[in-house]
Amino acid sequence: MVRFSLVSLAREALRGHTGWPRQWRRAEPKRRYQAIIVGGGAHGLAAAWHLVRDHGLRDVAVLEKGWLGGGNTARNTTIIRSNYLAAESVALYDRALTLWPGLTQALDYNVMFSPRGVLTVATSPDEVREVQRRVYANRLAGIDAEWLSPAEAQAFCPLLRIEGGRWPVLGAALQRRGGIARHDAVAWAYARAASALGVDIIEQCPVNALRLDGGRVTGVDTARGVIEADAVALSAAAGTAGLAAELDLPLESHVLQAFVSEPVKPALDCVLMAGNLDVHVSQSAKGEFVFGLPIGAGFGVIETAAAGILDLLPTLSRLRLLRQWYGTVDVTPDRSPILGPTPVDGLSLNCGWGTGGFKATPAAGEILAHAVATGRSHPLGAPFGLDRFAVGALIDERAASAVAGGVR
Ligand code: FAD
Ligand code: PYC
Repeated sequence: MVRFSLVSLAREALRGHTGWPRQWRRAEPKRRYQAIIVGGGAHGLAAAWHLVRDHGLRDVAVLEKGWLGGGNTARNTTIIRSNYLAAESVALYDRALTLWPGLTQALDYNVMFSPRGVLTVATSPDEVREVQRRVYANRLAGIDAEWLSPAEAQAFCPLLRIEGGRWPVLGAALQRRGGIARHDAVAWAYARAASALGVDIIEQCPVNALRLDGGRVTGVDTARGVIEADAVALSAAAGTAGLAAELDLPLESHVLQAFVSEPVKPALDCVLMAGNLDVHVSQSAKGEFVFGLPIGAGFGVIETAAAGILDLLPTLSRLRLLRQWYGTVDVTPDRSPILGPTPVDGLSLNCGWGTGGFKATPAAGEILAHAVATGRSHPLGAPFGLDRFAVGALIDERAASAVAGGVR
């Protein structure tokens, strides 16, 4: 792997960036691997990197049905925070948040992590109670969370209208360490680093079924033939439930939309979240305003969100929208992920991240790699096992997951 440096950047700038090599190898599938990860999103790629770097596996493949990082990783609005409600969730998401600032160095690739602060406004007495409850829970769990008055919120985010709209801002929670990162750079960074350690990344390789033998996974059937493995991890977001049909996973698929405006000069230097108004906003490094919507399909959702945006940020009224898209998210009953080993020997899961898994990427990779390499749950992953649905130990994050929309 060519390491990036000031010298290599200057050299390429002078020759019109024509000399950069491919950033990861184009691999052909082998007959057998120690471990296969199904799904080349940021989570699967991160897990592959950790498997080699932390657990010393030598023979790992990531099988991706389309192109690398083209699933929800490519479609998300990149909000990063750890201000969930339950102590188990805070521990999980905050592990990720402690890893984000060092990721660019660790992977030698600029993931453009920008800890600009996440401001969650409350616009009704009920929402004040809910948001304050999380501030207190976060502080008890030892992570940064502040409650701001409306005036303090506006001082932090000058574009914010706090009164005169349909929804007056009654206060806001602030997590200063939260922010955004560049989604596809994250996928590319992990892919490049994993490939450099010998991981085979195989795109255009849909997995059609697991191969099972006497309660053990032995490999996968793919569009490019059978590939055997000692261990298989499903990290395929909404593709996971169908592949693990025998586990009857409690997952629903839902459409989640987003849209961006035309690019403009920097105007919003924080992330703004507004649950009642069903909208989340940040401004990307390109200058586009990035709007996250609630779960649900169609223009009605876009129209509702646009009304919310204009209520909170009326100065954006003349911005033109550039493009809109959606992803299919895999949602669990308690809006928390499913992580770790399964009753099938050698099979691990990383799914159910719903509307909020991007922020968890560095921790999800670490935790999934631990399960694949050891066959046991990582301590941070243990509360998120599949068995929690059988014993009723749910971790209810419906409010903190931010975009529950129609499935609240
Ligand atoms: P993915 O990136 O979806 O990767 C799964 C991969 O598996 C895909 O590339 C897919 O092609 C592949 N696959 C599926 N089936 C198969 C198969 N049979 N064989 C081979 N490959 C297969 N999260 C946040 O934290 N913050 C946000 O602001 C945020 N905003 C979002 C906004 C939108 C519009 C959407 C859709 C999601 C948002 N999310 C957000 C959620 C986040 O995108 C996901 O939780 C996260 O990307 C999950 O990562 P992943 O690697 O598990 O999934
Ligand atoms: O998880 O913070 C989040 C989020 C915001 C928009 C979509 N997901």
